[in-house]
Amino acid sequence: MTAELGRIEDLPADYVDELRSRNLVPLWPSLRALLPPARPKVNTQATHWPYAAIRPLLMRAGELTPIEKAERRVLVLANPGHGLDKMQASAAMYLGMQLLLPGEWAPSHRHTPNAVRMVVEGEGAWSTVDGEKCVMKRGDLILTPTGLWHEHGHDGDEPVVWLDVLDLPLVYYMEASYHVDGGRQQVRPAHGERAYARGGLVPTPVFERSRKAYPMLRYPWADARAALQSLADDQPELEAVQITYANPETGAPCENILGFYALMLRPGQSLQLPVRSPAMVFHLIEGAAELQNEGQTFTLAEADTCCAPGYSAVGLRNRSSSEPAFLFIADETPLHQKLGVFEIRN
Ligand code: GTQ
Repeated sequence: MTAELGRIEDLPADYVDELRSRNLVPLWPSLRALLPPARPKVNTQATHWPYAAIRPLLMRAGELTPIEKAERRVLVLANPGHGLDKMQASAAMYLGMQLLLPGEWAPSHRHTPNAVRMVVEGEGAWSTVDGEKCVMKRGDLILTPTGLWHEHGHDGDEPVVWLDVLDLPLVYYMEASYHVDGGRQQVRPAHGERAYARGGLVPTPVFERSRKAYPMLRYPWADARAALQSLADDQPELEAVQITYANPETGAPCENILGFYALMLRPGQSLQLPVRSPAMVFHLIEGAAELQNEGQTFTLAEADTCCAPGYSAVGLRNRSSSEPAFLFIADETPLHQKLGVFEIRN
């Protein structure tokens, strides 16, 4: 039983005024709000952003605002539980749908937040990250980790759209968010996705050990999909067919703060995820799925994005009985684990 504590109204007004004039505040009227019983107060709401609604609005942004006036032409997927103007999907995650039109160039910059891009549609665009030109194909994951220069260009002839996932809300909250502009990068020959194409075979310089913190910047969808399909084929009993986007040198999550995964739902499969502390984002790469969270059911079509708060149960279902479904997942697990607040409750 949690005892009732004294309220601010219980104190003489002149006493509270004097405290405040000396930049002091009594704890006990706010203690239960700061440390609620058993479960945190969570602002993040289960939210669904159907791509069918985003796409025409994003194309309209392409007509309304030239790239020179946007730098990054992005519609932010904002969680109403945090207030739309906060532009956050969860406590630590930011999501944006970015449009680049043929011939456009989003100039080079680097910033303290970490980012990834999950390519949603279109061919011909590329991101140059730390001098490595990464082609963007649907389903590819491209990293732009903290501090690395990145720019986006487009040599194709159709719009290209990708989903940006950043740890911007956290880094901003830390008062550590800033960017630096740069000139066009010198592209150097580098293909991390080929050098690390086989998980068990690691490039090994004889004279100089590579000191790159982020040796692999592009994770082609064809490889991720093939890995999931092999797992499912080899292990018919495996309940959750999932892979983690990892740093191939260390095996650790590929970025420091957010975790990234791909999950395959077998035809007709339902999967109940354990209740865990981190919030999660789901983006349907391929297939037809359904997500249940906090009494709501969202029907996911291809390229739809959804978020679910931490400390809540998430159920997933493949709506097709004949085809697999493939989801890209982002979450706050590395952050929670590093800070020692990660919990799994069932
Ligand atoms: O592409 O560099 O959605 O800097 C937000 C900030 C994308 C980017 C975003 C960014 C970028």
